[in-house]
Amino acid sequence: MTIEAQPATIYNGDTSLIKASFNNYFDGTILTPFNPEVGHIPDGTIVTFNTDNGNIGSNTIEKKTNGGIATATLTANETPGVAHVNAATDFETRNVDVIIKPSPIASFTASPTSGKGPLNVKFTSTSVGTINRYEWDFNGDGKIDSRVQNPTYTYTKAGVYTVILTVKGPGGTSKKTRIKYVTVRMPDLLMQSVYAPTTARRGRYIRVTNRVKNIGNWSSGSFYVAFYLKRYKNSSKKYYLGRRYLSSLKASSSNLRRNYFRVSYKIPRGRYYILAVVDYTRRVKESLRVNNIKYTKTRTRII
Ligand SMILES: [Ca+2]
Ligand SMILES: [Ca+2]
Repeated sequence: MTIEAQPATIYNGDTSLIKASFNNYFDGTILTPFNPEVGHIPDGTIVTFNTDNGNIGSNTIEKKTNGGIATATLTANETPGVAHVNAATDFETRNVDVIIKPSPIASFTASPTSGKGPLNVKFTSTSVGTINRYEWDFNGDGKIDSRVQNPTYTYTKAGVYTVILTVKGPGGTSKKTRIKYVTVRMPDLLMQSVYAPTTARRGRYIRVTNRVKNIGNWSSGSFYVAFYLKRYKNSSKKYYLGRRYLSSLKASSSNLRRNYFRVSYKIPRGRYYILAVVDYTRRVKESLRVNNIKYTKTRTRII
């Protein structure tokens, strides 16, 4: 009897065909084609297959010879390593080794997984198996953001992010999804309202009532709100009126204030909108800036 495994090296989860052949003379010389009258074992002889790793139906299986050959399929479904497989009749046993390589299994960790944005997160692949491609999707949008094994990614917008790692190797593909894995918190300042009287006199003070809100989920830290006069919203020319300072604005809190600014004689008489700009010096790192400006609904006449 001869025994062979095809292929002799497989990845975990794959199969190998084990073939016990009696197409030979007693001295081992291969007899092709098989002739049961010449070969030394008749068809229908029971051959018992065994394995110590994986599965050939169960761990032990009996197959009858047909055309001088008995076959069994080894499925690698246990730990990677070596599967010792043997085929036995009542008078002979032969062994063959099948090498089982680990198929890739994707896994990863990250640090930190939450914090104030912009948040630098270091990702570490803890995947196993033979891997020659890494595909990271840091925000769960289906687009690959990195092909590095252990990448770093910076989240610049507030949100809760799902991270997906796909690994590919000769033994297959594996994907690991961590849902809502990274939480990025940031302030988002909003210029909620700005009001001014219908008329203001040069050389005097104008009262500007205004409210700023932090609609984000992190404290803002300190910032200024600047106020300007503009004839039209699309005017390129604007006159600086004054500014106010806030030492911080907590998440989901707002601040209403009446500010008094002296109207300079340098400002020509006419009708003006008052433009309020939150954080005009851009010291707060936040997700959204387009909501940082607000005009008065109607214009104020400067006399
Ligand atoms: Ca992506
Ligand atoms: Ca904002």
